[in-house]
Amino acid sequence: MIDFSLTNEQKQFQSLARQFSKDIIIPQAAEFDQKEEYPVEIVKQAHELGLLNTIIPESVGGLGLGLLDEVIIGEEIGYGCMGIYTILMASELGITPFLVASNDEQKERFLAPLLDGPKLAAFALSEADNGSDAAGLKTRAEFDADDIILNGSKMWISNGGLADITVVFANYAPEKKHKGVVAVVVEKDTPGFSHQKIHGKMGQRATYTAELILENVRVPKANILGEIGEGFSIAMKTLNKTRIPVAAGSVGIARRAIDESVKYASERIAFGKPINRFQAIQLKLADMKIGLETARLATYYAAYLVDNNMPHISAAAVAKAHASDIALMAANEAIQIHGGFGYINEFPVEKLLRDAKLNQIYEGTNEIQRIVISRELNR
Ligand code: COS
Repeated sequence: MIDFSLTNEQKQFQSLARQFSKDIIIPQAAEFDQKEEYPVEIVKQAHELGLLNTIIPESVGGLGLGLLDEVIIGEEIGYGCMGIYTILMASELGITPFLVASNDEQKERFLAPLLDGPKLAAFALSEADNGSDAAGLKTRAEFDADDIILNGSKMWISNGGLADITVVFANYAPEKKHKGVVAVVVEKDTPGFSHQKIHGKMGQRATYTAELILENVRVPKANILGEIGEGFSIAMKTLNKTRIPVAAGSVGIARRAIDESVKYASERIAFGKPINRFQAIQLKLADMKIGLETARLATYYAAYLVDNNMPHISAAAVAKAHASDIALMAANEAIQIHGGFGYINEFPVEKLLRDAKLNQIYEGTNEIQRIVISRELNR
């Protein structure tokens, strides 16, 4: 049986997120983008509406939403501003390792307090010299009695430094490669834990992105998620899920690109008629629509597999790679349809392109997604 209908609760979340995007995010997105500023009030409102940290389990007082719920919300927020969506998405990314591998005490200690305010989580795997080669990470972990001491740095961390809790991946036995990795929860104010905001991003400029610096950061062993040595596996299992919300945001970008283009093409007159009467424009719009529909289907399907505990590694990679490629294509075509006006920031489409580019890079480049897909084919 295939049922494409949404539940009443999902429809309510969709309409709540759509309204929030329309009334709050879209009117302010360009300004936060231009100023490269973190939108404090918007994140606060997202929290008040129940759109932040939605996957925190019900057992500790959260909404316990599933991945399909999350992607339905994600499309709407991504439609409004991918940079603002990445703030919410990166927090869910920081929470996901807890769903993969934490005990009840850790959920209670670290996740429950996030519900009290507009608080964020973060996920710190990437390093300046180790992005795709995640197993090659150089951040070091040493054990000292009941503690673990971390030294190193992490790069490109969304919500880095703002987050109340950050899951840091570190290597305690380099010779063991991926089997020597540990996942450790580091709280914001831990001595030795500092950050540097990264400036000058091309897009998604409302997201606070930072380099994290760990200098003799000492945390109790009770902060280790899962088993010592299980860190790489926790990171991979997390990303197998969280690549799907990246796809959802990409679907939002593609839908926005179409809506903006349809509107502009109906108003812009050339050769005595609106440009939407020309096949050159119609064919572009049709290709954008084909891309949108297939990307959404791939995204929903991958989320469905996760929610039903079915194998989803390949489906998540397919959704992420396809949807982000489509988002970039749609944004690019939207600029072409807008002509010269598409190239200036008076219209929203140039921002869509700048924002979409990152979706092909983060949470595993689209080249890595294709490697993942190919490996699964040959398994
Ligand atoms: N899901 C679950 N397990 C996975 C996995 C996946 N997607 N990919 C690899 N593994 C497991 C393998 O099964 C293997 O397990 P065993 O040791 O039990 O056999 C182990 O991890 C090591 O796998 P492999 O040898 O294939 O690892 P590689 O170092 O060759 O790299 C890739 C694997 C490239 C797929 C991985 O490093 C990766 O995903 N890189 C991108 C990281 C990323 O997305 N960064 C973004 C950070 S967040 S913005």
